[in-house]
Amino acid sequence: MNELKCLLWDVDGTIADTERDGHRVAFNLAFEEAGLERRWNEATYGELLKVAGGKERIRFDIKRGDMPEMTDDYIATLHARKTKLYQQLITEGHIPLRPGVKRLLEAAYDADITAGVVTTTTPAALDVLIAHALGRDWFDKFAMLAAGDIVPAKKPAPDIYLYAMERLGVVAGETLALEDSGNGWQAARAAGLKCVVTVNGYTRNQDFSGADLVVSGFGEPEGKPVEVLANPHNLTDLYCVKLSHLRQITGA
Ligand code: XBP
Ligand code: MG
Repeated sequence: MNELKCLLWDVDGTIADTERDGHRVAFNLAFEEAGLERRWNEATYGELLKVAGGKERIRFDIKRGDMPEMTDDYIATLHARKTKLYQQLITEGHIPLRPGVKRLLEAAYDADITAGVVTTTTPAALDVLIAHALGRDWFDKFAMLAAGDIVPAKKPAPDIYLYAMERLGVVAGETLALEDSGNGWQAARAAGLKCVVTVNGYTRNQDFSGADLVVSGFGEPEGKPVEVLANPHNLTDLYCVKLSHLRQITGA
């Protein structure tokens, strides 16, 4: 029986619904500023989300012939501008945290459970989300922020999870991953971790077979009940996801 010692948090889609109204909008603004005709509508962006990483996503769209050829340097400049535009959107307060995120983060912090961030997004995009949506105190409360190109192979590769566990000195049995997407779940699984998946509109129909809990969100005690999509550990009282549920999963 393992005790829960560490929670590893994905960011985009898990902590906040940043993709459709944040990253996607920022990509399109950057394309427009650069004089590119391409726009990623909601459905196209949903397809492109199978490619983790913004620069990688642009490269994929070029390769399949939907954007003109560009050098890696040009992609890096375009992506840097996209990050700035994304930061503006977050600073303007357009993207709130998903329900239950702050509650779970705080409950775990109060219980001395280590919290780390494992995200594919660029560090500058992560920092602004922490500062504006979560609160600056979380720069200290997170024991580690692992983001973007810190590992060469992005999710679904397990690398960022393996990196995080090594940095934090924790092992898979005492660590739980919190993810929203197939890529994230596969990365966590490949690192040997148990995983709770909190789906969103883009990821709801993805394959999460084998995940330890799949819910429509973490929810709040005073909000609407969460929808439970898979509950292999037969957890009870799942009106909203509580720290006690996460402990039961690790102990199972
Ligand atoms: C997030 C991503 C990121 C963002 C865009 O995946 O794939 O690429 O969409 O961020 P995850 P950047 O939630 O699994 O970490 O443009 O900064 O790469
Ligand atoms: Mg995600």
